[in-house]
Amino acid sequence: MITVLAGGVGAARFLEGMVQIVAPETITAIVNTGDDFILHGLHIAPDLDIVTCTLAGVIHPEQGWGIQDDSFACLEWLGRFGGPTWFQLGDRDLALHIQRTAMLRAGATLTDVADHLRRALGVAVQILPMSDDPQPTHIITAAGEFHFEEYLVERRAADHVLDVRFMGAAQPTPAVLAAIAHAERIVIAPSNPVVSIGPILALPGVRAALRESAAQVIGISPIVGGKAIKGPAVPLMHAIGLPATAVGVAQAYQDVLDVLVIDQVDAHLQPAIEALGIAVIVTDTIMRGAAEKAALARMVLHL
Ligand code: FO1
Repeated sequence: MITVLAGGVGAARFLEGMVQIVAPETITAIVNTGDDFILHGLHIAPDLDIVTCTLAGVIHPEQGWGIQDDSFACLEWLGRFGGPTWFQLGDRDLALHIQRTAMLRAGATLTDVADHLRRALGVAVQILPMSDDPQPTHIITAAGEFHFEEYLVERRAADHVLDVRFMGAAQPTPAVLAAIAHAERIVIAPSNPVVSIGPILALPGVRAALRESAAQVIGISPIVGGKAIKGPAVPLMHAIGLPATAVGVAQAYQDVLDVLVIDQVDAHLQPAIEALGIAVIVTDTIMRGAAEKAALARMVLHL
């Protein structure tokens, strides 16, 4: 089994590469649920849906989130009734959240729901929420404390970030700990180290499980040349005192990582990362198309 710690868009695109190299049934994705929140009375699970719908081939290809060719008739009418429309949820997208909320209300766990939805969409990769309990990510800013999605989408990541806080007292699911313990290879996907991978590592016992696993742990830096490919990794890394570089990524994962894959533009950072006791592979990590995604996955899996 190959176990991948995953957030949203970057991780989903990397997984698209992985399924070209190994049988999808042999891959287990442990997915961040810190972005989850309640909207319209529904349990919204952005990263679970991004990973599931990307692997199902129905994701909006440019955005990396939302369903391709979706319509927004329901959101339009929700707006007429005074409902919130800042989070763009299409009609097909809403079906995911309606079904998830109904199953949870009927007593299913988030793990049951994620498994049901990925199978319904024909996805062979096993998709595990990091926890069945909520651990919402809050962003502390100069203007106040907001849920991550309020900070990122409603407020357009305009606030100055002072700190990041994982709320609640969630536990990793037994399936998550088993996927780490039984993995032959563990990959930390190129997701935001603070708000996508961070919440997974913050769950009690996860870092210890990664250290104790017999599998080599390989990370891929989502920061290239001091910039994030997508999303607010730079201000969030600064807020928790990490340099927004591949070295900062190495520091974020330091006690669990064996190897960090960095981009050629960051080759000069290799000694600083090796000084942290982490081996370095320098390659082209920008996933422009299917071929690059497969090449990166092949390189990571054959290390
Ligand atoms: N991101 C946005 O920037 N704007 C949106 O309106 C938006 C809607 C949305 C709906 C469903 C979904 O699964 C994700 C959505 N995202 C949207 C992405 C999301 O905010 C983040 O990119 C992820 O949570 C971070 O991985």
